[in-house]
Amino acid sequence: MQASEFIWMDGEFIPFADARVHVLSHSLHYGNAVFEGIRAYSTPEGPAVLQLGAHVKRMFRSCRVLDMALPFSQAEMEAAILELVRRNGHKSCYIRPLVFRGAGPLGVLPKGNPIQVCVATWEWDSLHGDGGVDAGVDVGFSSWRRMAPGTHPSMAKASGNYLNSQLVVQEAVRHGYAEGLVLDVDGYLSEGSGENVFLVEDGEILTPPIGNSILAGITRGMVMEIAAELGIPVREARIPREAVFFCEEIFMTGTAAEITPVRSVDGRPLEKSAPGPVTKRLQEVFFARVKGEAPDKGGWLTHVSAPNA
Ligand code: PPE
Repeated sequence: MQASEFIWMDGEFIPFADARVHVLSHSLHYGNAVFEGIRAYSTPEGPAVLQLGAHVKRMFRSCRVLDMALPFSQAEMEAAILELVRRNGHKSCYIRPLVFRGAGPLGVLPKGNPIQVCVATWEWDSLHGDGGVDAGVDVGFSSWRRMAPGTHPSMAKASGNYLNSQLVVQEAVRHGYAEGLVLDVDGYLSEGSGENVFLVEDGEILTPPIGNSILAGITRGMVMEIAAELGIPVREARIPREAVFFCEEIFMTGTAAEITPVRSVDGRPLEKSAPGPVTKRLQEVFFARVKGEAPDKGGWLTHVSAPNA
C-alpha cells in the first residue's frame, strides 16, 4: 500500500506517519468502530468521488446503530474527504473513513472514550483485479453463516461485522477461491465477504433483500438503478443455495469489487462464460458513468475541484 501524503484525523490534515492511536483504544479491543469504503474515479474533469453523500449518510447511520455521536457534521465529513483527495493529489483512489472510540477506560461498556474520526486514501485496484472484472472469479460457499438477525447489526458497516467476513474470505482463499458466498442463518443466499450478490435467471435480476443479513450496498443500489433504466427487471428475493447452479449469470458488487462477474461456484463452472450479457451491459453503463464518460444521470459524482477551477 502506497502511503499518501496526508491523513485527515479529528479535524486536521496530518502526515501519514503521524496518524497513530494508543494500544488501549477502545475499538481495538471491542470491534465497535464504523467505517466506509468510497472510491474516487478519474474523469475528464479530474477526480470525482462516487456517491459521496450516500456513503457519508450510511456512516452516520452506522454510528446511530452503535450509539456513537460523531463530533462532525455530514457536511464537514464530505468537505474533509474532498479536500483530502485533493491534497493527496490522487487521480483516482479508495477512501476509508473510520470512526472509533479512542483510548480511555477499558471495559465493554464504552464510557469516557473519545470518539475519533479519520479518513485515509490510497490508490487501490479493483478488489479482484482487472482480470476479475473482465473474466470473472471463482467462488465457493462458505462453511460460515452470516450473522443472524438480532445478533450483529449487518446493516451497520461496523468493524466487528468483519470478523465474520474475514473468516469467510480466509477460508475461501485457502480453498483456492477468490471469494466466499455466505448463506444467512436460515440457509438463504446473503452476500460475499465484502460484496453483494446478484443472479440473472430467465432474463431477470435477483438479489437478496436486506432481511437476509446483507449490507445495503451502495453499488447494489446503483446497479438496480441502471437495470431499471435499461428495462431489465430486478427482484429482491430470498434465494436458495441451489439457484446458483442453474442461473445464467452471477455477479458481485461493491465499492472495492466494483462489478465482478462470477465464473464458477464450488468448482462448478456456470453454463456460459463470464461475464454474461446482462453483467456486461451493467458493467459498461456503470464504468462509463463513474468515469465521467457518460452523463451523470443519477448525480452520483462529486468532483474534487469544481470543473474549470
Ligand atoms: N457487503 C459487505 C459485507 C461489504 O463489506 C460491502 C463493501 C458490500 C456489501 C458492498 O457495499 P458497497 O461498497 O456500498 O457497494 N465492502 C467494502 C470493504 C471491502 C474491503 O475489502 O475492505 C468496500 O467494498 O469498500
